[in-house]
Amino acid sequence: MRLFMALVPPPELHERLSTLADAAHARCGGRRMPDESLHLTLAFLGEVGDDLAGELAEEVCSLAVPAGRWTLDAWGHFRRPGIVWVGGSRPDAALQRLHERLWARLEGRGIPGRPSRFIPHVTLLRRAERLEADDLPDVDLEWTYNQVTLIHSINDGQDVRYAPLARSQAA
Ligand code: 3AM
Repeated sequence: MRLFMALVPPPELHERLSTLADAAHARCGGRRMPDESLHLTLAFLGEVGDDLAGELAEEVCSLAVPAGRWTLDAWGHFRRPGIVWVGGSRPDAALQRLHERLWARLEGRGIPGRPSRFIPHVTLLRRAERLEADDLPDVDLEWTYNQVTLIHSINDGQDVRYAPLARSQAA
């Protein structure tokens, strides 16, 4: 099964991200991420067998994630897949540490795929027709988090949906 680890936004932030996704979609077209799929990917694991997935779920349940606060204040894009996102204008040391800590554990289990660079972002659009964000609303959000979620990405041939498999302990 296809898995990734992510932060899932709390409800009040969720609403604000959803409003930004509407504005971006109106301006840039493409495919708007469904509200229930908005997240920050910390580690994309790819295909994992059922046994390993079960072990990872247990490991995530026993993780203690230090509380953190991420400032989102910028629009950004990844040109090739036409992704429009919101994120931080500056690197975030706590998220970088969390990303490295998770990948150290994943690599300890022989899971490959650690990216050379981690750019924390929340994808709002895919396959956007325009990428520039000149006239989009300002981004001014704080994301308070203390939990990592292991998510199963399910592709039913038409749509992709995300099902949470395990959550770390709330710190
Ligand atoms: O956080 P976002 O939405 O940018 O793009 C996929 C999504 O990231 C990414 O993992 C997240 C959950 O699907 N993803 C999908 N395939 C990937 C791959 N082969 C990938 N990331 C890296 N390598």
